[in-house]
Amino acid sequence: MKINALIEELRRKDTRSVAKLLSLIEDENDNAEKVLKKIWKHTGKSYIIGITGPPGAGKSTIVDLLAKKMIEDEHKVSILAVDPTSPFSGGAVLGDRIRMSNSQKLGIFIRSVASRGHLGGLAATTRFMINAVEMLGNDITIVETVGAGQGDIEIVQVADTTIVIEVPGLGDEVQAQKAGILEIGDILVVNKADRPGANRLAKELKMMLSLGEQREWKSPIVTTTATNDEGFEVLWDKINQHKNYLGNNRKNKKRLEKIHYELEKQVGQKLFTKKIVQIGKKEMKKMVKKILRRDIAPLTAVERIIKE
Ligand SMILES: Nc1nc2c(ncn2[C@@H]2O[C@H](COP(=O)(O)OP(=O)(O)OP(=O)(O)O)[C@@H](O)[C@H]2O)c(=O)[nH]1
Ligand SMILES: [Mg+2]
Repeated sequence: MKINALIEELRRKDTRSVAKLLSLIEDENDNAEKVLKKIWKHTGKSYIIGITGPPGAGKSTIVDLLAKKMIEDEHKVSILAVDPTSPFSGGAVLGDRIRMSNSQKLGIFIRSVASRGHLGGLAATTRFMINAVEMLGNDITIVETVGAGQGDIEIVQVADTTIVIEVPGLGDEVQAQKAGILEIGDILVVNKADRPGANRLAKELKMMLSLGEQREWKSPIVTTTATNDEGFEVLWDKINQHKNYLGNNRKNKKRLEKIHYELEKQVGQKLFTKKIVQIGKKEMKKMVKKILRRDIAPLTAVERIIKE
């Protein structure tokens, strides 16, 4: 049987089988769920580093340099670039390939994938993609996601250490976003420090952090120029500090909360789908019309649908 063969290959750490499973997840193929159920007990062993930030901030360039540092320190690394917006990963693959030339030379597993979140939300789907990659047995998984809205913040929640990249010169419109994004960053990076405004941005972020909720772990702000390989000693050092700070206890607590959240979302999504199928689109439409005509209140309609 094909599924068993795939699982067998995955257990032999075959990179092609990992790529295949990632495609199955992307394509929403039913076999993806079957395989994921069977491999779950062999996953969860890598340390997950999430990297997010606005489009073009230098995320891939940074991931590439970080991966090189990690390899130098005798880690084994896999890289996933998750695009939550595009149904096709083709375009992203090209850009990521060019930016991650060091990693390619080092033979690191890199895949760009599209995640539409059909397996119980974006976070859960990304988590499953990480699980696929974890079958390679590497001790670090880096996940790059473009951070432009709420859904992307959700993706980052799968990470043990989350790094948020900011760049100078994006204007005030990103200001509002920053508050939310700062909340999730264990480490903040001001990249493109060769450009004007980097110091001012770093100061601004520092001030915003001091105004926010005070936590035990104080998110450090690191300044980098990825195109000149500047600031990466410090960044790698901060990642290790955060990893040490978490230790096993805090890391497991964080993971427990995420699994709880994902489970609720997945159950919700499955029940929703089940109900919609059970009731049928036609009935749903009828109900909507009744609500519009004030024949039935929306709250009553919900109760009736759930009971049906
Ligand atoms: N001047 C300058 N340019 C940089 C720096 N870091 C990255 N870049 C450039 O910024 C552009 C985008 O870099 P990427 O690494 O592809 O950025 P990204 O955030 O991964 O982009 P998306 O995945 O498309 O959102 C490239 O042309 C990089 O060479 C930097 O520190 N300074
Ligand atoms: Mg990129």
